[in-house]
Amino acid sequence: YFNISEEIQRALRIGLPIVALESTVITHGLPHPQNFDLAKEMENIVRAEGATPATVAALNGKIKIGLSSSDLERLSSLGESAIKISRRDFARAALKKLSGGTTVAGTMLAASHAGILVFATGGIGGVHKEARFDVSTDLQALADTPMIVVCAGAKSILDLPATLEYLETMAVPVVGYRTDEFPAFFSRSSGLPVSVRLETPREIAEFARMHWEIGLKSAVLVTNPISSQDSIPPEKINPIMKQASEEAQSLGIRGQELTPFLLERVNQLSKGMSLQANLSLLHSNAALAAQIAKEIAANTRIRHI
Ligand code: PSU
Ligand code: MN
Repeated sequence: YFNISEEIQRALRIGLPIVALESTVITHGLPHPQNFDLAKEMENIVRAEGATPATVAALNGKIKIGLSSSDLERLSSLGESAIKISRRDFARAALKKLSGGTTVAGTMLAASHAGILVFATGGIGGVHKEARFDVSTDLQALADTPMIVVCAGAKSILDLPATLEYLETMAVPVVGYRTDEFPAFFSRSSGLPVSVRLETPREIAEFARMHWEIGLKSAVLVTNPISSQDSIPPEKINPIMKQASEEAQSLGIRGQELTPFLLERVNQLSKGMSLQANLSLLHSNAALAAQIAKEIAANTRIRHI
């Protein structure tokens, strides 16, 4: 089912730092051709920081961990034929030989199969506002997969207080990287607290080691606020997200389609403003994840968990 690239196999064998990258952002999060440029750019940033990128995606039913340049090209131009692969979709992709992007939950499944401990993404899924019971599988994956996941928080299209309550219930520490507040993706603050503030990649690696040594099996969610320069004030982006949400409700969009619909509408309605912010935070999360992966690789005690 899984195909680990030669480069990632070697990096795993000799203990080099590795950063897993998701691909729903490529297939369902950003328009073509920005999606290809972004995917390449994130890999380059991870490399520039001295780590090896492992982008995860499904091509013809094979789950690939580590994509070639032509794989990335194919993935980013799949268009409508790309499926969105969360945990329950793996067998479907394998049986029907489908291609698509892995979500945060899907990427965590594949990365943990390979033994990768650090993963960078943009925003995680969470508890939706539109439906009474739409909770992203991302939260369950964070609950049961020991991995450091670097994100910029979650968009305020989600019910952020409920999302944080769920993470607390599931024993997922929410680390604020140099912040006391849970970041709201486009904005640096949400008014909601993180469970611990940490200052350096080394401190994050130490924290994760202790969390797992104490016996927990949950992820460590690291939230890295968008740079002030690229952030969008809530009063600008919130009405746009509200409009997207109302449209989704009146069109009756549900299930797996809801998140991609909201992301696309926010991109369209903000006319490029959200795209710029999105790219900026993805870059910065890739860099921070690579720095954390280096600290992890330097600490063999963590490597052998
Ligand atoms: N939120 C974002 N950008 C994204 C996603 C969520 O701001 O790209 C993607 C991620 O891949 C995430 C998935 O794992 O959407 C969650 O989908 P759902 O809500 O259907 O679980
Ligand atoms: Mn959902």
